Amino acid sequence: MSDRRIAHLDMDAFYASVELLRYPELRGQPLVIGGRSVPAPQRQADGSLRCARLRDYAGRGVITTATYEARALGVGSAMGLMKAAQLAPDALLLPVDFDAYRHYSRLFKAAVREIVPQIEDRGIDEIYLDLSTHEEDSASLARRLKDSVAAATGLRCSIAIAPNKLLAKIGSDLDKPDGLTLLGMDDLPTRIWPLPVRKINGIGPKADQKLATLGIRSIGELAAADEHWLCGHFGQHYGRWLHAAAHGLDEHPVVTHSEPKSVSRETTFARDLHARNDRTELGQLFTALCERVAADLVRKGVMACTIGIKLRYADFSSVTRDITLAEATTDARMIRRAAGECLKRVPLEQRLRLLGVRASHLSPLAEPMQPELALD
Ligand code: DCP
Ligand code: MG
Repeated sequence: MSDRRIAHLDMDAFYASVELLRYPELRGQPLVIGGRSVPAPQRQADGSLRCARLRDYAGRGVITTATYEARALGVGSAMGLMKAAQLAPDALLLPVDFDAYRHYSRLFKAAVREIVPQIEDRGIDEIYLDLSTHEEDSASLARRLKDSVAAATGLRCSIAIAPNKLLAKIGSDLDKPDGLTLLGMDDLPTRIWPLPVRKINGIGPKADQKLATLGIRSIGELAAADEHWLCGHFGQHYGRWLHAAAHGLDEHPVVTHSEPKSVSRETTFARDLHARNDRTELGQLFTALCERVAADLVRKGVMACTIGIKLRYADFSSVTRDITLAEATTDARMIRRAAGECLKRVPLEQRLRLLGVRASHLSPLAEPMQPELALD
C-alpha cells in the first residue's frame, strides 16, 4: 500500500465563488454568504448592483462561507452574522442559493470524471481520487484536473496528492486558494507536524480540547506522545488511531461506488407558486416529480419504504416531512398519495419556490421472475 497516490480536491470559497460568477463586479471585495431572509442583490436602473452589507443584518443567521478578502478581516464559516458585522461591517452579504451550488457541484465533478472516472464524492465541494494506476506524474495530473475544473465551471479549487486520504485532505488545505500540493512521507516533519491537531480529519472539538488539557496542541506533539499513554486517555481504538494519524498513516481506500440511500427529484419553479392560487399547476408538477422518482427507483432496481417531501419557501426557509409506508413500493400513484399526505402537514401560507420528493429506506427489488421456458 506504500505506493498509493491519493488526491483530495476541494473547491475554493465554494458558495461565494459561485455567486461571483453571477456578479463578477463584486470580485475583490469582502463578501459573505449566509443568513435568513437576506435580500438578493438588485440591479439598479443605472446598471449598478445594490447589495446588502453585514452591518444591515439583524438576526441569528450564520455565515456559510466568506471570500478570502473577508477572511482577512477575521470572519468565516459558522460565525454569527451579527458578530461578523462587528469585524467587517462593510462586507457584502448575499443569501444562499443551494440550487446554484448543487449545479456547479455536478459540473465540477463531471469535469473531473472526464480525467479520472472513479471519484469518491464527499459532499458538495470535495472529492477523493485514487490515482495509483495512472501513468502520468502527480504534478501534471493535478494541473490537468485543476484546469479541467476551471474550464468547466470558471471556478478554482485546491488539490493535494499524497500517499493516503488523511494526508491528501490535510494537504489540499495547505496552499489554499488555488493550491497544488504534493506531499510525501518525507514532508511530515516540515509540513504536517507544525499544524494544530484539529487539522486531522477525525479530531473534533472534544478530542482537541482533551488533547489540549494534556498539553498536546500540534500534530508533532501528538506524534511524539507514547501510544500506550494515548490509549490510556482515549481508549485502545481511538488512541491507536491518533498515534497512527500523527505519523501520517492511513489505509482507508477511496470508495467510489455506494448503494443509493435515497432517490430524490426536485424542481425550482420558474416563478414562486402559491398552494391555493396555483393549485392545478402545483398538482401537476408534484405528480410529475413522483413519476420521475418512481422511474428512478425502477431503474436503480430498488423500492422505497419512506416517502418524503421538501419545500422551499419564497423566503428561502425550507421544511421536510416524510411518511413510512406499510410496504415498500415503486408505484408512482402510491408515492404521490404518500407525498400528498406529507404536504398536508406543512404550512402553506407562503409562496413556494421549490418542491422536492424523496424516496428512502430502499431495498432491492425482487429478482425478476425467470422467463418461462418455451417447452413444447
Ligand atoms: N459550508 C456551510 N457551513 C459551514 C462550512 C461550509 O454551509 N460551517 C458550505 C459553504 C462552503 C461549502 O460548504 O462554501 C464548502 O465548505 P468548505 O469548508 O470547503 O469551505 P469553502 O469551500 O467555502 O472554502 P475553502 O476555500 O476553505 O475550501
Ligand atoms: Mg471548499
